[in-house]
Amino acid sequence: MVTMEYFQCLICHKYIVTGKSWQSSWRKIRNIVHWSPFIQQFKKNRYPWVQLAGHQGNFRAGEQGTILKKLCPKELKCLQALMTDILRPYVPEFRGDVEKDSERYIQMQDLLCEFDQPCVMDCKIGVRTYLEEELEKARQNPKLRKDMYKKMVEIDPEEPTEEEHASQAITKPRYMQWRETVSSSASLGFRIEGIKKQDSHSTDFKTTKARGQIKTAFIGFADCNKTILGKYARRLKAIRATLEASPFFASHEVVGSSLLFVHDHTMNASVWMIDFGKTTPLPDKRTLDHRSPWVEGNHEDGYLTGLDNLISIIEEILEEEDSGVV
Ligand code: I3P
Repeated sequence: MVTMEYFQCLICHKYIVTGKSWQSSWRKIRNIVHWSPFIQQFKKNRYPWVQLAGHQGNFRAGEQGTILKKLCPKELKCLQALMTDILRPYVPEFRGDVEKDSERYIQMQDLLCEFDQPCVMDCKIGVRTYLEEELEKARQNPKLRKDMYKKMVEIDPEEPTEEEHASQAITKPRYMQWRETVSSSASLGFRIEGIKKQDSHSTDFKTTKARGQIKTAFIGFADCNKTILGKYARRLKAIRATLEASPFFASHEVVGSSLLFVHDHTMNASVWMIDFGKTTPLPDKRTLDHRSPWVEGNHEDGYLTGLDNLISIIEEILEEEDSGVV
């Protein structure tokens, strides 16, 4: 008599038979569990939620179609202001703040809930990933970070100075500035933070810097699908036109914010602006053009430089695809 052992998958609710097929199913599930902080539910669907960047432990499942993000006062203010700005269609909808287990959270639209097994990419925008005020604080009270030294030598053991090697620690601005130059942030005004496809995910883009490397990553992410890439290009152009007219955008230094790309096999594809924890109102009613080079004191962030480059890279892929190069 053959006995079959099986268990019910927490994610897809299918019964999975143990044995060889169990091993491969488990490998898939283990992968999913690794990058998903929780299982989200929308209508009758249960799906692993995706976090590609940012601090682990910041998110939890919200009610139908929402997620909860640990409340950061700066981000709360931005989302509230964005709900009355022309940028509203391009950011997750703010649905108030809530308290859970003595912790305050921002409740916002779950951008993934309308997609079927979404592919997701997070691109951090801007030539600079730290605020001018962080620089000043670090100057007044320099804190040495051993974790950042460790992350630096993992990528480039030659990078730390003798002094840094001796203390096995570096300051945060030193790390952040170096991180911008080894990736494409400093040169192109954006960098890929992570990509999640149906069965795989990667956050291994720290040294993805050259235009060609980025094009390859985009082609892989969209499976070179012209419909999806075309939708992304159109949405990014709409975001750019709106940013150029937005009072919110003109009056804020937008640092550490990302563009979240999401598509699925039904050809549903869109992009949103996310993460406003470091988006800061400018002092003295000043405004930015978001393209001028940054000099300390001018608060420029290079957001539109990054967006211009993203659009031109996607358009280049589409043109090459038309001419049969890709
Ligand atoms: C992290 C990344 C985050 C930053 C974090 C860095 O580096 O730059 O944006 O958080 O600083 O460690 P990496 O991506 O190389 O791991 P903030 O944007 O909030 O400053 P932290 O370790 O002080 O949180």
